[in-house]
Amino acid sequence: MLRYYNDHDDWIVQSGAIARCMQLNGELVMPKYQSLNAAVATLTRGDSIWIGMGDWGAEDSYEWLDGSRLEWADWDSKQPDDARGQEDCVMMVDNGYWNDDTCGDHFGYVCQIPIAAPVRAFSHYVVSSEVATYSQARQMCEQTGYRLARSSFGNADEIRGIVVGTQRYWVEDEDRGDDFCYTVSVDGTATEKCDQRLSYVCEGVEPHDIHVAADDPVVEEASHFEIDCSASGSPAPDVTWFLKGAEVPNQIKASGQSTLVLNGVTKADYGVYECHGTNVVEGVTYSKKRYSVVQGPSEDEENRE
Ligand SMILES: [Ca+2]
Ligand SMILES: [Ca+2]
Repeated sequence: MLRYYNDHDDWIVQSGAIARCMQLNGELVMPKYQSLNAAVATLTRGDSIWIGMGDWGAEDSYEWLDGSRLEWADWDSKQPDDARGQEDCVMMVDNGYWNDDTCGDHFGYVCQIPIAAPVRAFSHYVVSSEVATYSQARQMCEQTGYRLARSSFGNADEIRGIVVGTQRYWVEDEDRGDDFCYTVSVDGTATEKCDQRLSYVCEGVEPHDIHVAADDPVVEEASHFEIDCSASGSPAPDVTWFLKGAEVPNQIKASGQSTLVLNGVTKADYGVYECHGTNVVEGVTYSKKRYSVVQGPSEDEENRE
């Protein structure tokens, strides 16, 4: 059994989509038959997405990511055309048909993930070395920039895998009543009086859900323009705008967000801006980015071939 995941906020190159799906313990979607292809097309809600297919090896010799050959295909009219001899990666256009495209173009993606895989692949768990009441445990996690681990169906096994013996550890649970708090142990989750003094599990979460307020804005010269970018994570990510690899000097930063400010726009301000969300979990730096292409009004629309 597979479930399908579509991050509508994240448009990346095909190799990035392949890596991202692997981080989620899955694979870039391989719609090998018609009913699955139709289901994936519905899930995209009209986004163009990468699928796990290409003629990466020999020209015109298409294969799926898992190495299998095509037994069914759903090419758009006049495709694949290997335009300019540079199209070796396959994407699904909004009508569900396929087009070969340049591997470096940016599209959405759908991952296929085994049902049993943990849901939150970006969480890192830290077990406390001391005991505390439930409310103290929450504070202790927050002091280190983390949060008390949130137990849910998808990651309960993952948390249980790091706890020791029969000891009980505080975790957060949204369904918690007033009188009882939740704990996890090798035996599973249970309730406990909130004033017990127990060990606890803190959770660090890599940057995710990076949101850029304006995807590819058209901006008039001499105008004033601002783009907000925000990112989720624990600790709250440092969010920074870059242009051509350099930090943009004019941005207003806050916890988990940054606003790019363009004053008196000139041609030099046009280009591909990157918003990076970065945090450090257990001494390791994690980063995720999104693009926003700021362009002038006279440029031609880019045609997909
Ligand atoms: Ca090709
Ligand atoms: Ca093409």
